[in-house]
Amino acid sequence: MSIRTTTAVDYVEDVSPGTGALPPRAWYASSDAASLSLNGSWRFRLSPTADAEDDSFAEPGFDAGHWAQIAVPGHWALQGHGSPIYTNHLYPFPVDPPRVPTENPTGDHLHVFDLPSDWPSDGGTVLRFDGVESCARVWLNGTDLGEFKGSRLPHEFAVGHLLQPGGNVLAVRVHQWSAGSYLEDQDQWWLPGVFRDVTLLHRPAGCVLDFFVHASYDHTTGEGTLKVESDVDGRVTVPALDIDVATGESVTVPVEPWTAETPRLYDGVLATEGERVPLRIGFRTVVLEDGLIKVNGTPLLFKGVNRHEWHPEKGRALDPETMREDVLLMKRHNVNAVRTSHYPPHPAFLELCDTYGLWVIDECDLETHGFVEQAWRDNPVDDDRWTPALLDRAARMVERDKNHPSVVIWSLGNEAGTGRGLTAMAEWIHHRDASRLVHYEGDIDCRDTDMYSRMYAFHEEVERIGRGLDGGTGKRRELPFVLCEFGHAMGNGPGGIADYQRLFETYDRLQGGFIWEWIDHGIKDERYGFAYGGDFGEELHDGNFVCDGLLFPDRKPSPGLVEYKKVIEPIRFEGDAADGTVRVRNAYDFADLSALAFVWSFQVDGVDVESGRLPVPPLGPGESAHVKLPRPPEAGDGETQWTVRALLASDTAWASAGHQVAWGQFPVAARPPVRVVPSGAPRSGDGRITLGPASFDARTGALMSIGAVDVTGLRLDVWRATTDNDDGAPWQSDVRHGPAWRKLGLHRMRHRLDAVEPTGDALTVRTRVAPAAREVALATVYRWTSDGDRLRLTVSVAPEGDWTVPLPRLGVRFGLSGAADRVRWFGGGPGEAYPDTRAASELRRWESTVDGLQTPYVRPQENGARADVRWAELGGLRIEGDPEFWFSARRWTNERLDAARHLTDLVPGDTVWVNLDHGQHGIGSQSCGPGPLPQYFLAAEPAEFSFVFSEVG
Ligand code: IPT
Repeated sequence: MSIRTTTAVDYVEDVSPGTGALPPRAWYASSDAASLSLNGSWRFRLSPTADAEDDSFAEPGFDAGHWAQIAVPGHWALQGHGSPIYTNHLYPFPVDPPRVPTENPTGDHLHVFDLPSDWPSDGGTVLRFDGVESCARVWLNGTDLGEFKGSRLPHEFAVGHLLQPGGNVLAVRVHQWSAGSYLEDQDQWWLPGVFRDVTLLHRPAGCVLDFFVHASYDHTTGEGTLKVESDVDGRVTVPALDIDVATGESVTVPVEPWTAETPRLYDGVLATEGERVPLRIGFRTVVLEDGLIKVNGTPLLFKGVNRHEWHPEKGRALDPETMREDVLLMKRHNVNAVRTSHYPPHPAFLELCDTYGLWVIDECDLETHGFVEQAWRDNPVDDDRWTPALLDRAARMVERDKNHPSVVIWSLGNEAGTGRGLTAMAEWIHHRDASRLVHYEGDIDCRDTDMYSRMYAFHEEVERIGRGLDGGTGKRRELPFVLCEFGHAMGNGPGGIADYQRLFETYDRLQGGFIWEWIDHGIKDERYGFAYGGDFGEELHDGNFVCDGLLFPDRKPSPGLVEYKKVIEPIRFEGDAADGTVRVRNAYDFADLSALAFVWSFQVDGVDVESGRLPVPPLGPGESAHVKLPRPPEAGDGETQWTVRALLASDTAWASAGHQVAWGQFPVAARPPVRVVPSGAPRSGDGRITLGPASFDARTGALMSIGAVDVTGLRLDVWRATTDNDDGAPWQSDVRHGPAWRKLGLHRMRHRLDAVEPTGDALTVRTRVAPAAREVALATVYRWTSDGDRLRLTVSVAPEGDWTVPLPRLGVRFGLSGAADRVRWFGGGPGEAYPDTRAASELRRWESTVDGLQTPYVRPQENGARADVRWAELGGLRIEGDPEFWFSARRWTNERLDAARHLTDLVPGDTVWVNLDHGQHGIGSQSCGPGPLPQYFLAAEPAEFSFVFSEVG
């Protein structure tokens, strides 16, 4: 064993991007050059420091038979070695760039492989790593190839001269922490490992090296111009366009353009003397013109999401099926754009975006957010020593991804402050690729960027920006605006996105936004269902801030995604019952309506009675038309409405025929009033008061039963298990209602009984509901009447004292037997809704189980309310609302829900707890953004509302 010097691992803390790797180039799959995937089971050894072991493991003949096995691609911390760490912006190590801790988990990876017998002996071979976190040193057959940083970027080494037919020894030493870690402070799990593919690529003599496909579209002539620049001369053929030109030569022909809505790709081939490479060409032109981002002459409206790569078991080691699932889910939910927050994705993801059609902001692997803690002092992006590393990252992204038509914007990175390094990156990118625009959010003056980008700006400010009243530098005033992050989808929410969309559609300058974020990064965990920050004993962590996506960790859509789908739907319906027409607007930017079929249906009391086709003319983008609805069917005195839908007319690449793209509903005849004519008086005896079908405790006035149905604990309820958005982020400057509610004591209201009055035709129970230590109260009167069969409860609430906060909810709750399971209702559904998340709530008859009503937020919180409920039935009871109400039911109390930290804490009891709410407070997005808009507040005001109970068979 050799004595190691301390310098053997100096590269770990070196700001340079590395040594030994080949220059970056386009990522492509050759038609004919051989390749060999080295993915699979590798030998693995974890050491506590970078220098605990010498490099003798890289020598041929080293016996690693006793080492563990690990899956490559993969993260060792998700395979039983060490554990994941979650921090949002804090570095989980002392900030002393470029130094890293002595405790630096280091994974030695070893893989022995044979070449296939037909592996060509001519030419060269490169070894490609598509992603290694955070720093790797590589040896092949005992030869040191070099080392690299830049976790989510490709690195290639020339290895042809080192390969042998059998028994090749590939050794990769991976350090969790390196100088590169300072540039990779994204809000996500720190997950070291060889997490993307490792591949051996044969490079025949005369092969293609790097090439750049320039394919523009002139919307005024309908012609596309193709020019392929190639390091090695060759020919470019595109059979469908009769193109056969030399590389470097440009050719102009009539084409169908590529857009995210109409992703027309032309197959071509780049052939050099030694290789054929398939091309997938999309003709489109991206420009900044008249202060707008335009593609093919048309301004874009981004209906986007921020996508981190995530899989609940594999972390950022995504398989192709998962990537495809992401794209299909986006397309099926009307999403038209992705920001690859905050690093270039696996290259296969971009191929999917080309194929299925999504606008992409490709973001560089760069974030130095932790420096905000020291007012950005020593920020690497403003320190020339780091500039080569930044330029290397920019080049590795641009060169790898430059041939994707879906990529329309390059992003310098995220949350890295400002500095000369960023300017250098922007200059390099603009110079290398003038055919795309440059994005970066952190520079309020837009010095380096082609658009004004912000995150989480409040509606009111966004409106001012839309009107151009936001001031700013001269340059910024001329630029279009995007919200690169908004609608923080943490837990229940985001609320208020329909209000943003309205602004985006009102002001041309506002070119849309990207919801934060696509998927919850929960880690599948036996203890908790899904784990989040802190569940692995991290000394610093940011809890469930890592679970803030539109998809749950298992990729089931959350109500937030269903809401977003509705808010951004590309067809808009506006009904006018009076003249029996519906106005249909094509809200696509490029597509006509030929892919869609339109249908109408007519509902009486929430049930379809008739349906048919709606003859919508073939509107072009932006056009609208009034379409006549048929004569409404006879409906007696029921509540009636039209529902119209836009469905896929035939199968597409991303969904089958019949898939619903958009819908709308319009009331016709209003709901008849709920009448209960009181007859008979309450009767007392045996410690009971009876009234119609109901029995009450004579002393407390508490409802005991309705017919054969036992009812427990019916009383006013104002508490909800606070949502992440109620709790808000600690740094928010506006009032955070969750903490304010708790401080006031709304989660521990006491109910003082003032009077039980069985008089006249009613039983009246007077109470005062208030928290200890406070003068605020809700004087609450329950008034019960009955017509003999049905029981009517009218609740009157009068606030007392100085209420400075809104209420979480206002209604009653009660317990039913745990046997209650099936729920039927006429109201909004199928999923949950709250005042500012109700766009997707569709009015009709619905059915569910009690369990089916729950939304499984990774950190349990208020969920599952159904809006606009006319009536609901469960546990043998029918409840009618006067007026309509919010309905929820669960097998645990709201207090248990509030106390739960993980889904596994929710254990069903033997009671089903039902909430009937007259009001709910809005949801907002304050976990990282604005709270609910004032119109969605549930003010503490005098209120009166009624429910009618009856027994059902
Ligand atoms: C913003 C980050 O860009 C993103 O990575 C994520 O952390 C998000 O917020 C919150 O989930 S930064 C925020 C402090 C404005």
